[in-house]
Amino acid sequence: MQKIFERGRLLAGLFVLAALLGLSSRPASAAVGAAPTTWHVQAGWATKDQALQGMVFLPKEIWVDAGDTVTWTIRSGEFHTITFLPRGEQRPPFNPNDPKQTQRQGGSTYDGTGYLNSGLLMLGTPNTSYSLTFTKPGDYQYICLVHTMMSGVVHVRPAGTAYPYTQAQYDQQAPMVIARLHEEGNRLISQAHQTAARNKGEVVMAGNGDVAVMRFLPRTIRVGVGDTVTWVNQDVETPHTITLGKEPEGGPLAAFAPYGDPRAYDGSKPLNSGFIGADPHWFGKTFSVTFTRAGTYHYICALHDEMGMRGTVVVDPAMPNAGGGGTSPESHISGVLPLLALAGLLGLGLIPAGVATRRARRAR
Ligand SMILES: [Cu+2]
Repeated sequence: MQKIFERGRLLAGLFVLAALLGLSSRPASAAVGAAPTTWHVQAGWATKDQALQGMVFLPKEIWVDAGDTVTWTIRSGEFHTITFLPRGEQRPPFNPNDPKQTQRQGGSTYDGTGYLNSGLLMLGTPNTSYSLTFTKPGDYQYICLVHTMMSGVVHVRPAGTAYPYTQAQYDQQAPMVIARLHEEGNRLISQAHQTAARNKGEVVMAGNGDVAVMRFLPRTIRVGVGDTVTWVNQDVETPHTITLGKEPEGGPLAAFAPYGDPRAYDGSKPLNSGFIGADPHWFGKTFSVTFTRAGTYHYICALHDEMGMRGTVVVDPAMPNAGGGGTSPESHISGVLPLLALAGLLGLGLIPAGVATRRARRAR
């Protein structure tokens, strides 16, 4: 619980601000818990162009009375879950093959015990919102199974307790959180551009757990024949892929495992990094490709291309060969090969989740 409050500093600050502004000194609780109330929480936030994805619940903490209902609604291209773990249970690593994670689990009421899960809340699917009625007082943390740093709290107090905030007050706080996320996102983008400019041949992906930037920075990179481009995923939790050529069958999650040979890429065969990023189950944080033939190579992140995560490598014969930019591709490949078998196992059964995601993407 302590951890949430640390990560909830921003929101806590906003509550203090709200108090200073006199918001909470108003008799917010005119409706002293007579009829059960339904409260609304936004799951995820994104800019219109989907470039910035906020891994947040708005509000992050909510105070309700026993008998009240909370409804979460997805508001971002990125999908999320609302998951209450049994007391004392550790967060499991996200597994797109596990229906206990991707599908709804449990009933419509919560008494503070058991495992309840919204399944993947996803725009463009029937599963865009989730409601739970809270029957017993307590402080209940919930998490998003997909995003390791994303959590919220429902404080349930005895029926009839005066509410500290109204829905309108929560809603008024949201724009302040969003403004902060926007700022963080813009800072991440400019830092990524600086890093990429410093390191020739490098393309950066950025995110800090609160915000993920669904863009390759820079979007277009120009190198000489024989040069190496290195993609670096600096996001602390969101995976991406570098996928060149035909996308794998079975939807974006099928791009989990790497394929192709990045040591000498001439565009004739598909090439995929697999998931790269912070999680030790993935395929490292970087991916390097040596381009052996002049041409213009378009690539995507198989997970986030519909959000605009696409890039281009121009291999220009007029450019002097700079001998590549980043790490040696061999060092990456040697790390990848032992994991291929594991990837094959994990890759089984990815199709249903992938199909669902595909549907969501089409609907956007
Ligand atoms: Cu991506």
